[in-house]
Amino acid sequence: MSIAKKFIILISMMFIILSSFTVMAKEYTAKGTVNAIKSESKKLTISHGPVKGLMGAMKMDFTVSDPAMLSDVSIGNTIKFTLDEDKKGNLTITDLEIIENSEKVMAE
Ligand SMILES: [Cu+2]
Repeated sequence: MSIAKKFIILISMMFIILSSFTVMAKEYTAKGTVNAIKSESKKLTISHGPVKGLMGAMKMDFTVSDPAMLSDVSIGNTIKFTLDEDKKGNLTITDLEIIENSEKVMAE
């Protein structure tokens, strides 16, 4: 095999490895409690647990991809959510699911 062919194979392999890393780093799953719903800025304030490979537990604002998601949750709900990270590092909630509804717990 010529050096040129080996070089092309090496470059291709590096490209495949790097592109798979990019895909892997793009999406995260986290759990947290809704502290505030900010309809005007399409944001949720969430006290979230550690997000593996991204950050530790903290309280912060997240933008939601669809404003309809804001009306799906209530303050106090514990949610499981999917975070999408773009190339600039901006985080957006693309999916969420209520795993504990504190309003129900309080009513019981
Ligand atoms: Cu955070």
